[in-house]
Amino acid sequence: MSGPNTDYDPVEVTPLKPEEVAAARDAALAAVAAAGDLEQLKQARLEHAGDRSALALANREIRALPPQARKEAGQRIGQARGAVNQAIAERQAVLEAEHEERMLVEETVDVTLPTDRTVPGARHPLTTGSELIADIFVAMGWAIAEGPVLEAEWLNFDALNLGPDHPARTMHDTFWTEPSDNGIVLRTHTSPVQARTMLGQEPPIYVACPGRVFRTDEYDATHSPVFHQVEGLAIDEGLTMAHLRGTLDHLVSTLFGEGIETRFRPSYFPFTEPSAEMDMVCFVCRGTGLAAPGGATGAGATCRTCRGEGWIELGGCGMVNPRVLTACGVDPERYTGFAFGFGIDRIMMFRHGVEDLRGFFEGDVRFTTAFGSEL
Ligand code: FA5
Repeated sequence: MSGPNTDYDPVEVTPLKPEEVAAARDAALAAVAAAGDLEQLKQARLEHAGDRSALALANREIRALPPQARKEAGQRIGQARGAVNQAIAERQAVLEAEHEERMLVEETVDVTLPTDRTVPGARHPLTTGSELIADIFVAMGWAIAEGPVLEAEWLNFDALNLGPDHPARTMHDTFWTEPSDNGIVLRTHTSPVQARTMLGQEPPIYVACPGRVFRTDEYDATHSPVFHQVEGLAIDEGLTMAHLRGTLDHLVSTLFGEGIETRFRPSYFPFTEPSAEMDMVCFVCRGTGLAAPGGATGAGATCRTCRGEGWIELGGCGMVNPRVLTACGVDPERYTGFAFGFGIDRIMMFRHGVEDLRGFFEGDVRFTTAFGSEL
């Protein structure tokens, strides 16, 4: 029977030699120290502290040693492995801190940098245009009135001296509603708000009424079946055509600039007597009807804004017909009044050099953004 292998010399087992263990430890420490990031440290850990590393293999060899040699070898290898594991843990902490620091810098959001985010949108130019016009009247002390777009036929026509057989009733290309005898139309102008106001309050009355109106007109560069008007109505003692003229001159100079000449041409509206069409001198060619010399259209060309007319038509106006005053409960012996109704879309076309009215209705932001982004 053979005794214990007392002749076993641990020095003879290569992985257990002190200098081999020290070399493996130093190589591991050097690799850990050289790891520049967490990925490299992971590789170093696998190579120098993993199951197949030199120190792990040496550790396994210990079991084969005679008991008296195990303690010393175990201590040597255990210290080497402990030193490597501690170095890994320390390097890990340093690299993690560096990584976090770097992320904070790299992922910082500079909220002051310009961005290409989508613009939030803006109010429609016809809305801001209507408000601009309304503001001019508010600044003169006038009130703003509104009426429904589905209007009583009586208020849209009859109250305004447009009886059922009046020829002018057919001039308004009306959208009727079903059933045909219900007496409701889509209002063809803002003038029914005049009647509503007079029926609802005592003079003196000074109201402006911007709003949407409807006519069965062809949709073209200057007409739309849905468009916008602003109505004005003043009822007081002693009002004359001069007050009407002065009011409209103020509106024109505020919208288009000081010194724009205006004129009245005789016209006919059943609800005003006398009636007029109001024109203003073209604010682009100043009445010459010619394009600017050196302009894109060349010398001698006609002005594109007024189409060579020299004048721009703004809308109808006149002194309120006494029959309308009576129908709306106002005493024509005591009060006189003036009224006017202008197309807001047309005013905006002239004011902004828009050649085709349809731009206002087709929702192309390239058209509307030219008016700015007022919210
Ligand atoms: C009227 O509607 C009268 N109610 C105006 C009025 C009020 C006169 C008070 C006297 C006293 P007229 O049909 O001319 O008038 O229309 C007024 C303006 O609306 C026109 O000058 C024009 O600028 C505009 N307009 C008329 N039809 C259209 C349309 N289809 N598209 C765009 N604008 C239009």
